[in-house]
Amino acid sequence: MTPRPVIIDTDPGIDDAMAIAVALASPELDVLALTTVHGNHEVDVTTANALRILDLLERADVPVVAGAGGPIGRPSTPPATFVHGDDALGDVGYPPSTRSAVRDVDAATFIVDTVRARPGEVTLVPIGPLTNLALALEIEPRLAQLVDRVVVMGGAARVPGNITPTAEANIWSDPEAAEVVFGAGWPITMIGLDVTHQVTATTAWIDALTGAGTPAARIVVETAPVYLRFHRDTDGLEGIHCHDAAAVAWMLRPDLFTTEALPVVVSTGDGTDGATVVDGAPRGRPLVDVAVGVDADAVLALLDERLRRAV
Ligand SMILES: [Ca+2]
Repeated sequence: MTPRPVIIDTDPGIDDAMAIAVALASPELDVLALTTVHGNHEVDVTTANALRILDLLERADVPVVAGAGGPIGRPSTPPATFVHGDDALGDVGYPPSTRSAVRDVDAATFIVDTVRARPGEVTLVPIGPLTNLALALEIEPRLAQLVDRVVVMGGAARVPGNITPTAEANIWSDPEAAEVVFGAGWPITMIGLDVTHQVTATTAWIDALTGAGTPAARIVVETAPVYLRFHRDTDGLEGIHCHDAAAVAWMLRPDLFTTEALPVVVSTGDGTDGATVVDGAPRGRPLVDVAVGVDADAVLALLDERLRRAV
């Protein structure tokens, strides 16, 4: 089996850390790089977190490339410190990395260069706002024909949003970029709240990882309390949604998900700003493989098994 080359575009982020750990523990995937973006915090912080996560996982061989500091068509959204902590990584106090991000290239250019060098091979896995992908498409419009696939964590097709009543956080953080990405006509899968809200790691699931003895499990256990407190306080949930890791799980086991090919339009209207409109109307738009169902228990078992592996 040849591992599938992937670039994870990320704004770490507690659930990003889990997704990155799962990807690096999976022999089916060859993680070429982490590209970073604004979102859960400012891009300098998310870049520092990407480096810290790789240090903790003892995977300093994976390059980190810093990307966009704000959305393409509007001011930045404030950091989601109420979800992920002041440092966006659970305020555990992990030391800063001694490593730096790649200095001579930005994320969008790195994505373009990497995909051009391996036409038809690379899958992009954006698990933050879609700014870097929109910028990459601007640099190289043929990117849509050159990727293997794009697997987006974001959006909400038939369920409410999580940052507004209609909008999911990643899309809401850069709706104009999301509109570009969902309209680009590339093979694309949307892993949205329709499925990620079912992939819920309970406190018992997290506690059971305590004795696993791997760095990946340790990061999940150590960073979870801040995220658990957010859910306990806001919706009474005793657990955390594994949003970003669900996108990686789709890469590993697409058979655990149900998708429907539907056009996705991103609203920028009053009251529905950042909403993904998935009503089946053709609108002359390319189709997106929208995840609408998931075997959540099987996905959680897969995540658990990978977090117990050495990366
Ligand atoms: Ca994220």
